[in-house]
Amino acid sequence: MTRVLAAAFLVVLSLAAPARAHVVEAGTDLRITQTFAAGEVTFAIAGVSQVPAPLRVSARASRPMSLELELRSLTDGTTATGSVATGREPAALPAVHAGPHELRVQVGDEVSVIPFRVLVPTSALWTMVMDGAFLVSGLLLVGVVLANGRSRLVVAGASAAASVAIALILLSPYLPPARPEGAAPVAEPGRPYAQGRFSTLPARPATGTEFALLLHLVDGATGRPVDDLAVHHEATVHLVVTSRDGAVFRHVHPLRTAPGVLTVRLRVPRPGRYLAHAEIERQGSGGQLLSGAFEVAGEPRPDAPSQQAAAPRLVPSAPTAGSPVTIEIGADGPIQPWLGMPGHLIVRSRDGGHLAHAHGTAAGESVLRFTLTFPERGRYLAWAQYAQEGRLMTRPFTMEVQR
Ligand SMILES: [Cu+2]
Repeated sequence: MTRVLAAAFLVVLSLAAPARAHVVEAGTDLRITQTFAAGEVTFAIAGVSQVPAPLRVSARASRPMSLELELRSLTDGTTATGSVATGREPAALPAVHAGPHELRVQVGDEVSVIPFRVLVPTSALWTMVMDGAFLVSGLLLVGVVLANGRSRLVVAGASAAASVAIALILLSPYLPPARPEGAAPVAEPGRPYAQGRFSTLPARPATGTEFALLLHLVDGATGRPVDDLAVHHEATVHLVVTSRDGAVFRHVHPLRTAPGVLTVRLRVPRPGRYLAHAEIERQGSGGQLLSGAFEVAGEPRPDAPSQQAAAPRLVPSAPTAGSPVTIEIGADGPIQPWLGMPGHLIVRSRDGGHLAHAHGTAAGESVLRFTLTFPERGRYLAWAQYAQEGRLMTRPFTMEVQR
């Protein structure tokens, strides 16, 4: 009997390690990219293992910037302020509660307010029962050995505790993980898609002059502002603005200036019609693409020199509609991740009716590989984006797709 119990105990030990990997980890960092007029900043809100705790906020950007921060708990309205400079020591803002918070970030005269949740990891009841049964079976096993297997009660107790522990370990992949403290109520699936409307301020922007592009998001069912955007690829909104001919291209990450209102300041060198495509994802809903257009008046202005066009390698060399094509882009130096991915490829049909965003894989230190399928024949405008030496590189090219 002692041997059987010892064997059971060893089984428990060997199974215990992988089972723990199913416990939800709340202590992960939240990374969000925002485009201010002064430049693009990615800040990271570090996860915490308990509250109260200092919430560490760090910032990274290609040019030095300083950010004024204010952390506000939506539970009781307490606030804490601090500041962080890009690439420097993180700011430590005291977080008192788990649950909904707002981080107000100010750069110059621009303010973005980011809703997020402070999550504290907890243990599910079943993991506590499992740990307890594990401990009790271990202790009773010692008792069994000391009593030389003669006490039936101890033997029975050790067997029962070991059985409970083994059963829970075997069932653990199917048992629900613990919900972290402060987690949002589970979003009901199938929330309606957001209705998006673009506008500019002033209504008729001019070339060479800064203007604001606004995206208003409204829930189609309730008419209320949509304020439940999920962070995907390190931003809440990925906004692509292109001139109709594709000569001007911006990929930016607007600031949340009010519930359901996202704003970004832009300056463009050419007059004419511009297309805006925004990628968003509501919590409890799928990803969606919103599109709009606006006009820019004025005379053509000198443009920033466009980066050297890449010569992509296409496989097959003559892509056809409906079949995947692999596109390889060579950089002239080591590629660094941007927005959590080695590289991004944005493809627009000539008329702007189709926009696709593909993520690349690194094929070697300085080669990016993308695979995508074009819906129909025609000429497509493409921009490959990646980071190199801390700078964002944008490489435009065009592709001809056959039928
Ligand atoms: Cu983006």
